[in-house]
Amino acid sequence: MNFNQLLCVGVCACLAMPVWAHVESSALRPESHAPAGVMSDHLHAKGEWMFGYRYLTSEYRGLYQGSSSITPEQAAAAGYSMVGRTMSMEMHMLDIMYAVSDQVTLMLMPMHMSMDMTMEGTGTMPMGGMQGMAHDSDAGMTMGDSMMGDPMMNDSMMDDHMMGSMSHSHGTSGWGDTNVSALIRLYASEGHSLHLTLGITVPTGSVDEKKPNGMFEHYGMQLGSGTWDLVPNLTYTGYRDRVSWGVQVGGTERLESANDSGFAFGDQRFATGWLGYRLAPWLSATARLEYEYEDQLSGEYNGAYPRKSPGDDTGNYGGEFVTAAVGFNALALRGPLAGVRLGLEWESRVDESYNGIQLGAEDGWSVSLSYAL
Ligand SMILES: [Cu+2]
Repeated sequence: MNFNQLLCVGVCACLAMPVWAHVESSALRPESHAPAGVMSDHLHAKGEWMFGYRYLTSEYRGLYQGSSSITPEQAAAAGYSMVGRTMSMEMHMLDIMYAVSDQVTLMLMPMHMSMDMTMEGTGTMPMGGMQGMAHDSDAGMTMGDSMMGDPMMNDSMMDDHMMGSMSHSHGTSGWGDTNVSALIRLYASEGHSLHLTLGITVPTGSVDEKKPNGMFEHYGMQLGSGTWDLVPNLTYTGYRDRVSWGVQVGGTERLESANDSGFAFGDQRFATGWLGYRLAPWLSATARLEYEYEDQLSGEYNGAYPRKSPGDDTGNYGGEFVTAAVGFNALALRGPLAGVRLGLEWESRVDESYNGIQLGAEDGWSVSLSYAL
């Protein structure tokens, strides 16, 4: 957790802490929202608005090929002259909900993304190492081309070549895609609720992020998907006494085969389940497991991009992952902040099978702050 993230969590907690301490009510339960890392998990009563803020951050560190950890030298042997050393991603989201009826709640979720990556040379001369991944498309450029005096070569590329062992960092930030969803109640009884979420993401995020030398960023550092995507899910939640639980299955279906920059991210599928236990009328602790599957990318950049590091290859995206998470949900029951909810969840990847070579996910935090009226 860096300083910004700590500050964000700290401020949220301090704002709400005094009112949680001495309150009691049976009408509102802290566990009626899912853990902070789960979205579109609940509906509202007719006419109710909810204003929420969500914050997600994740850290990536260490190279993986399939399920095994590999060294930069092994990545060099696979043809890469640069590899990522660390990557951090931050997302700030607004979570606005309005219930048009008891059966249908609408949700709008714009997001702001920022990603930073540190890279290091693998210590190989690009000429030899890159031959294996030479590409026959003229859209991009291989290391061999650039070493032979390609006119597009500039100082910053030269730096990477000549100082292969040195590290540098780069990043992108801006508005990402916008989620628009309808949550439709299928079943509800005392202690049980089932709903279907029909969602799309509007491609408001840029897929045209470039490095200072004019070449495309790694695919994974674009701010949006650039395609209209379907993001449906099915959610069941329940509770009995102090215990609560939930299951959500869903995914992302790309509705277009390529965006304006020539590629499309892979489809995703996920299933997650959680258990909660109410420690106090205002506080519930949660534990969660998530399984995810994501396809590699299709298509390819339709402009110049470096092919030096794993993030520049469409095959080095997606895979199959299991993530474990623990957290808490708190709800202010009385006082000036009554009704304010705070969820905090920490997650860590416990099993992984990456497509190709990728930076491994280490851990991440989700924060959710919301108020309904
Ligand atoms: Cu809500």
